Amino acid sequence: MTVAHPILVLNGPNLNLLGKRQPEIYGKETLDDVEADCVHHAAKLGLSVDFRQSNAEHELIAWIHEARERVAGIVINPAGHSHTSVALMDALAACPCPIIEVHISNIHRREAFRHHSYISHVATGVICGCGTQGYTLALTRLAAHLEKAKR
Ligand code: CA2
Repeated sequence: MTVAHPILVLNGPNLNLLGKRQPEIYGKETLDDVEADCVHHAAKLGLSVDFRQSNAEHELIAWIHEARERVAGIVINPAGHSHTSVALMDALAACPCPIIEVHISNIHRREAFRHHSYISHVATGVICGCGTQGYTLALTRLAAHLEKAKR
């Protein structure tokens, strides 16, 4: 199976620091390592990825608007915006494609303010606490979802 449209993999604020700080929470892999894992895994699934990170909420929203009719699915780690951003939730709600929300850490084992995610209200599925492997698990899930939708 080859899907013509790419999967947009979006990363929110501070994830550019992955592998450089707090490895006890987020692991040792850098965001470049995660991108390489996603590109490799997507190719095995017949998918391609458009992998991005921004520290600016408006830029993430603009990328989601631009991707609305262009991508087959979205994987998003909204980072801190998960717990605060109605605007990001509204942008994703306007997307017709499946959306998988990823958190590297198990947000439910952490501080109470991390237990609620606005993004989960509009996500097709949520993966958390699986480390950076969550990204490739999300791609596997999207591939299954897209395959099923074709039938
Ligand atoms: O577990 C996750 O993936 C989070 O989305 C990460 C966010 C956090 O606010 C969420 O509650 C859970 C934080 C992203 C910042 O990532 C860093 C990575 C390394 C060093 C410092 C920050």
